[in-house]
Formats: sequence, C-alpha cells, structure tokens
Amino acid sequence: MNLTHTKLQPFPHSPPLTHPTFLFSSRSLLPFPRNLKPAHVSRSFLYKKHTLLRYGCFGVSRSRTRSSISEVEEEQKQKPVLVKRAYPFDEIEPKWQRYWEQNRTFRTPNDVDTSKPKFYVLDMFPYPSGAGLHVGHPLGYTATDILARFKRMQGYNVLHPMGWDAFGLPAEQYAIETGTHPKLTTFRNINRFRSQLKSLGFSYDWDREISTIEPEYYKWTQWIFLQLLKRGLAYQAEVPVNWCPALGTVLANEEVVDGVSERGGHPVIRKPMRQWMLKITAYADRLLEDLDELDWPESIKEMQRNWIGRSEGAEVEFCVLDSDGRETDMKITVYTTRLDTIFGATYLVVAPEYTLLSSIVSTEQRESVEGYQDIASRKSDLERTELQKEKTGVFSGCYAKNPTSGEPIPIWVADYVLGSYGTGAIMAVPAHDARDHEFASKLNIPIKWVVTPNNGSCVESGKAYSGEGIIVNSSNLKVGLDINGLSSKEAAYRVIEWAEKVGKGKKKVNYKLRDWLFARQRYWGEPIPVIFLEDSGESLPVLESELPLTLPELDDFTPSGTGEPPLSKAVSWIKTIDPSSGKPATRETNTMPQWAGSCWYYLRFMDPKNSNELVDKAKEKYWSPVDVYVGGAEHAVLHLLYSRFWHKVLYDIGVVSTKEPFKCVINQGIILGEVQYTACKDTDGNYISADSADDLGEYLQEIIPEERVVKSGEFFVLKDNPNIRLIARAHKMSKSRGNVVNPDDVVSEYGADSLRLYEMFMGPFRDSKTWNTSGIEGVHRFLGRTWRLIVGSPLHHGAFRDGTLVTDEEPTTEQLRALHKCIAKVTEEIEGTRFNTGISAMMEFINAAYKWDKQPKAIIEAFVLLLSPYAPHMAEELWSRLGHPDSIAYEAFPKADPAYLKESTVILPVQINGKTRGTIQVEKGCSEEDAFTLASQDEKLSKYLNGKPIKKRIFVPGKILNVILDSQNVKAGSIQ
Ligand code: ANZ
Repeated sequence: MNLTHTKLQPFPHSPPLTHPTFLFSSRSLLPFPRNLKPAHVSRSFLYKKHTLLRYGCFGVSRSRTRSSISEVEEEQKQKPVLVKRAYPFDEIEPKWQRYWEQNRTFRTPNDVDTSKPKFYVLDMFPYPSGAGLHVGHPLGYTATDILARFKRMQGYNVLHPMGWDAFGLPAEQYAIETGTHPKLTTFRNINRFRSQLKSLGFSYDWDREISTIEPEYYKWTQWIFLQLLKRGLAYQAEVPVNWCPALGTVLANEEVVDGVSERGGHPVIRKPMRQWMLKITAYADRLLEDLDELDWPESIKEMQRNWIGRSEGAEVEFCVLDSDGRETDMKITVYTTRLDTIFGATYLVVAPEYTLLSSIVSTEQRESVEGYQDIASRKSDLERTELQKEKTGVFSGCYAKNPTSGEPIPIWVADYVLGSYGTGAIMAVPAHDARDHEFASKLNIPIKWVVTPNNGSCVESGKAYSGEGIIVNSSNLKVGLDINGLSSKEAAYRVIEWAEKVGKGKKKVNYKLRDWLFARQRYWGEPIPVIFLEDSGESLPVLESELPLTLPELDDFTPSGTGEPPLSKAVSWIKTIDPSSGKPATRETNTMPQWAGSCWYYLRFMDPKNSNELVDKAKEKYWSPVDVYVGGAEHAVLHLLYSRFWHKVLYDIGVVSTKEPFKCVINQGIILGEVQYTACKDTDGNYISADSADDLGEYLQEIIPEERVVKSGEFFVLKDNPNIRLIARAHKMSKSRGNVVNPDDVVSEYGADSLRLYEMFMGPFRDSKTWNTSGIEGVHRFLGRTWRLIVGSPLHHGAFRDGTLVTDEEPTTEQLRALHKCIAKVTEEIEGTRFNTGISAMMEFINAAYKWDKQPKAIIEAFVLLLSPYAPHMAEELWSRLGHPDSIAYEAFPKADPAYLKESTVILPVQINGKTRGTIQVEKGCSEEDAFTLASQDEKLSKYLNGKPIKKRIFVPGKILNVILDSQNVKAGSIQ
C-alpha cells in the first residue's frame, strides 16, 4: 500500500522553511526559493559512513555532514561527546540475520499443528516505491514483529508474512518517462525493500512472500472478478468519470484533489465512458452492521459509517404543471429526509444532469439551461457541493405543484444538487436548509417558515433554522393534511402516512456509497478477464481454466490520449476467439485498479503456493481472521472497505469462513521530521520574540541550530537571549523539505536493534511523533549498557570476551522482585500494544541490575527473553553466549510470579500535630515503635521530634503515623 497517499497533515499552516533567512509577511506567505538548503541544519540526518570516527569500541564518534572542518571542531567544543557503537552490533546483526535465513527460523510450516492456538499478525503490505523504505514503515513493522515474536514464545502458531502491492501508477509513469518496463523497476524496488526489511531483523516467513504482479497471484484476483461477474456484482455502465487528459487515464475520486490529479496536479474533467463497476452498494447494509462487532479504532469505524452514509427518508412526487398551470402526467420525484418541512417547499431543484430535464424545460429557457449543464459537467461533485461555494442555477421555465400546500412552485436547475444521489431532484425548503436559504435569498424565491424551535425561541430571519421543532403554517384541509402543532418527528410520520395513502410517496433508504469504479486505462494492472464478440459486441467472461490471463509485453506505455488504454496497442494479444462459439472476439483493454490486488492478499498468505484454489478451506478456517492488522490511518476507508466487501462476497460463495477479514485494526501514528526552530527578526536584523512578531506586519525568519536553543517552560528560546521566544515546528518528512530520514543510514550507524527500539520508544504507538536523533542515541546507550552488564567491558585490545559475566548463584529476593516486576510490566505492555512503556520497564531493570554485585544466570536469562521481541539480534547473541545452542525465537516467554510482585515496603506519611511533615519507607508489617524510631532518625522529621515531649501517637499500620506533641510543654514558636 502506498504510504505517500496519506492526507493527514498535522501542521497544515506551517510555512515551508527552506532557507535560514527569508522574508515573511504575517498576511501573505511569499514564495521561498525551493532549491536553497539551510546553511545550518541542526542535528543533520545525513549520516555518512566515511565521517564516522571510532575511538575503540564504545568511543566517541560523529557522523555529521558539515560544510567545513572548523564547523565540526567548533561543534565538538560546544557539545557533550556522544557514545556511538556502544556494542558490536555490526558483527552481531548480520550474523543472526544469516542464521535466521539459513535455518528458515520463522517459517510457518504448511501443515501446522492445528490443536495449538494461532495468531495471524499482518502489516499493510507496501507499495515498493523507488524511494525505498521510509522510517514510517518500520514503525508498524516493528510493532507487528514484537507481537509475532511474543506470541511465538507463548506457544502460538504465528503467521507473519510480507509481500508487495506491486501494480501501480508510479512504475507506469516512470516507464512512460524512461521507457523502462514497469516490471524491471518494480522488481528492482522489491529487491531493495526486501533487503532493507531483512536488515531490520523482522521475523517474516519469507517462504510465503507474494507479489500482486505475479501471474500465479493475479490469476486469483481475476478469478474473484469472474465470481463477481457471475453474480451480477460486476457490470458495465456508461458513467461520467474523472478524465485526466495529461495522464490519459480515468482517475478515482480520491485521486482528484481540488479539480486536479493528486499525482502531478494535472487538470481533470468529467467525461462519460464505458466502465466496469462493482456493486459494493449491494453490501452497504452488511458493511455497516458488521462494523459494530469489530475491534477497530472508533474513528475508522465512524469514517466507514459516514462513507457508507445510510440515510433514512422518503420519496415524494411533485406533479409538473403546463404553461396554463394545469397538472400534466409528468412527475418529479424528490428524495427528502425532512418530510416535516414539506409545506415550506417553495421551489424544486433538479440536478443539471437530471434525465427528465430536457422534457420539462421551456423553449425560452432551453439555451440558458443547456449552457449551465455544460459548465456543470466540468465540475467535480466535491466542487459542486462545497458549502462555501456560491450557489448558482437557472430557471427551467416550468412549475410543479407542492402536493401538500397545493401551490405552484418553480423548478430550478442548480449544481448543488447531484444527479448521482437520491433521485437527482429535491424539494427546496429555504427556511430550514442552509443551501436552499442561500439560493432563495439570492434569487428572491419566497421563504416560508414551517418549524419553530422546541424551546419557543424565535428563529433568526437572516438564516435557515435547520433543527427540529414544532410545526407551524402546515395545514391544507383540501388535501386532508394538518400537521400544525406536531413535533418534527410526529409530523414526518403523519406526512408519510398521508403520502402513502394518496399514492404520492413512500419511505426510502439511500446511501452515500457509490458503486466502485473498477476499470483503469492503464497498462500496469491486472487484465480484466472479459472478451467482446466482434459481431455483436456481447461481453463474455474468459474461462476460469484459461486463467491467469497474463499481461502482454509492451514497449510503448504511453496513453493513447483518446481514452483507449495502452493495452489497445498489444494488437496480437487483443485478438482472440470465443472458445464456445469459435467466433472472433477482442479482449478487454482496461485493467483493474491497484486496490484489486490488496483486497484479498491476506488470504493468499495462508496458502501462497496453492495452484488449485485461492486458499485451501482447512487452512483458511484455521488462520482466519487476521488477528491484528497494522497500517496507516490513510487506509481507513477505501482499502479497508473494499477488502471487507470482497471478503463478504467470498463468504457468500463459501471460500472463506468468517464474515469479516480483520478482527483488530491498529493505526500507527505518523513520524514527523525533526523539530525545526526559527527565530524572527525585524527588518534591521534584530531578533524579536515570536509572540510579538505578528505585531510587526513584516519580519524575517532565521533557522536556528538546536545547539543554540533551550527550553524555557512550555517554550523554546535562544540560549544566549532567553527573552527571544522561537517558533518550533515539526513537518511531515518529504524530499522537498530535505528532512527525510533513511532507515539504512540509522541501521549502519546505530544498528537495527537501536532503530527498532527507538521507533517503539518514541511515544505511544498510535500517536504522531517527531524524529529526534538524540533519542536513538539514548536507546543505543541502553543497549550498550545491557551488553556491558552481561558481557562486560571490552578487553584492552578493544574486543569483547567470549561468553558472559553471569554467575550460577541463586538469585536474591531483591533480584527476583526486580525481574518479576519487569516481566509483568513488559508482558502487560506488549499485550496492550504500549511498547514504549515496556521499554521503560526494561531500562529500569537494567538500572537496578547495575547495583548488584553478581548477575545470576537465572535472572539474566529471563531478562534476555524479555528483550528478544524488541532487540532480537542482541538477544540471540546473548542467548547463545549464555550457552544455548538453539535460537531464542521459540523459547518460552517468562511468566511473572505474583509472589514477587507484592511490594515489601510502603511509604508511610508522617504527620506532626496533624500536618504532614514527611514520609518514611517501612517494611509492610512494621510496628508503631519501629515506625516512630525511623521517623525520629529521619533527617527532616527529626528536627520536629527530637527532644519534644509527646502527648499521643496515632498509628494506622501501612497508612499513617501521626504524632501529637504536648504543646503546653513546648516553647512557643518552636514548631510550626
Ligand atoms: C428537504 C429538506 C428540508 C432537506 C430541510 C433537508 C433539510 P442526507 O441526510 O445526506 O441523505 N438532497 C437530496 N437529494 C440530493 C441531491 N441529489 N443532491 C443534493 N442534495 C440532496 O441528505 C438528504 C437531504 O439532502 C434531503 O432532504 C435533500 O434536502 C437533500 F429542512 O429535503 B432535504
């Protein structure tokens, strides 16, 4: 899946900071030179191996790209030295990666022992882009890897696979630009992604690797399409689509932003075309209902509910009048959710594309209506329905009769009504709908109030009252309807009853969800397995036995520009014969959208090599559903909704055994680039505090290196002038901003375990967080401390000893307590996916262990097991040095013994004359006498107690010690 599709922009208003000093106006942002890089980039991420200086094994090293040596020296003087390569990760990590690969340690056998519990943990598989792995990828991948390793150690059969969502537009665009076949670029990118993932020590079962572009895989994507076709769930329709002339392709709505293509920013127009559609709307209710059962973030479920957009209302008929005001046979049916307001409907609006429009429109108005239709056809639905957009429309020259009031009302044509929703026509109630109000006010159409607020307050005449309330002005005895005085709900009920009786209306449920536009005019996608008979044009499915229908080789990928897909250039591939009739036929040249392959890949991982079936029934039954599915929030709707739809179809035809594919979905937060500090300056170049900069109107900005910044309360200020408050901002990582961190660089400098640990330690897994280099140094130091605690410091020649420093002694109670506390916390936090606090518990343990004289093997071994899901390379190495010949991966995860979890001491507050003066730490069963003795010896408390006569002592064991002094015998003022 493509991470670059993210639309979440946490700092939308941040100006692009690309140069240390630039002009900035508080009113308008001036364009900044894009190509200029800051002269000072604090804490550069440009880790360069050749600048890495090593002093012994855990000596000082720096790896900054600096413009001059003197700058480096200057910085070295100012900054504390940093510890890098705190342990020999560069030897350990490749060694264990080789071991895992050679031993296929993480292979999930084809025939697992199904009496054991299973755990299927899945990452949203990546689109292998040319940019390689981004640090956002390992965030989710490390979390799933920790879960996978943890569950393996708890005795589960774990399925933890990885693959590639490898069709897609970027490879095709690159092919058009360079003539390189998309297959070549895609394979190159896949190889790079695979080796990057392997370098991070993820415990994927690489034997199950799949790629959506492999014919053995897309054979089954095509097979699913045929099943949809068989059941009438795939059909062809002439639909207006987003046509992008520059890309020569149709785009999905989500690929169009503000009227231009999301990729490349090319203009997009609406154009009717023959398309393949999938009938997802047939599953709308089930997609909605089954959401309730899912352990997914509420926000995603809500987004899916809104996307499906179930709306309960009614359809009502309005009779069209002729020019003499007489009723005709023509009817306009409107869809409304506010039947209670029907007496207030003072006009009708039909969408410009309303099918009956041409038969309604008057001769005088025809020209202006057609002109309006033409303009509207070039706008997207989003543009047309934007609330802020000024409403436009033209009169049709014709009237209809309000069936309740009996009054003639004008019929208007306006693009704020969409042809694709409801009936494409509305009854407009300007008193109670904001859009209608704006339109009617502009065009002097009467506004009739029919609802008053429940609390009796008056409605403001200048705007619509859209709430519910008590009905007024709504009675017509001629038609037998009086709803005055009723509540909105009761009124709506009465109107539908009446409308059904007189045959003018009925209840209706509508959905916002549209059928899924499933054809793309692209080369790099799955061929749609359909042929068209040359004589009749009839479409026929390709026989299942002929699948996969492979994508033909092409040299020219450029779009034809007419809408004919690039595959139309594969002349010999297109020509075929219908096997049943022997008639000549041509192949479908549209391909499937990228969403297709990612709709069902989780099923193939269960049985990736099966050539007879999409997935073996027994295997599917065992592994389904996915227990934990981790990925970005940008896939909240489309991918997650499309795959739920396909899954339900597969459920209906008996291919899968569960109604839903993903039991639990977790969205990892996004990683923003390192915080950037900016100072404001007046036009004379003097620093001014950021909080007063706006008063100046025009001011300059300068990027400040982190070394010159200090935190003061909630704000950041200049170190040498704390009165100057700075602007601190983190931006989304992007190439243009130059703040992208490459995981390869971090791995080569600190090791994969440090990167894994750091990404988990940055903050709560689901939150957005900012990258910070000193944070990696922190976790790297922790790993170094762990290593030295167990292996010892390096010997005089710099190398480490073999084996470890552990002893065979029995652990002390204190050591057992520290260990079991750590086990309990780490276990609880992994189970709750709070990985950061799990790491804190391990850090606390290591701090405690440094105070011990001896490191008993029993304690250290258990700790290494705890560490292993997080830092698997180091854990394997320590495990083997502790004398274990086999991998740590399948060892039992330690269990906390509750006996060691009880605290043996308590903190006892001590009051003197009712005032808390301090606390003492006492054993749990401590007596009053012992508590008092301890309090008298306490440095702070002793000055209140020593030498003072005591009147009374109140002692509640484990809770409080209160000492009442004999005030009569105390000199005035001696205690207070
Ligand atoms: C009269 C009315 C009075 C309405 C009122 C609203 C408020 P949802 O809930 O989203 O389904 N509508 C119906 N079809 C439309 C279309 N094709 N394009 C634009 N608007 C359309 O919204 C249903 C409401 O949206 C309907 O109820 C209709 O306006 C409008 F005080 O009818 B209502």
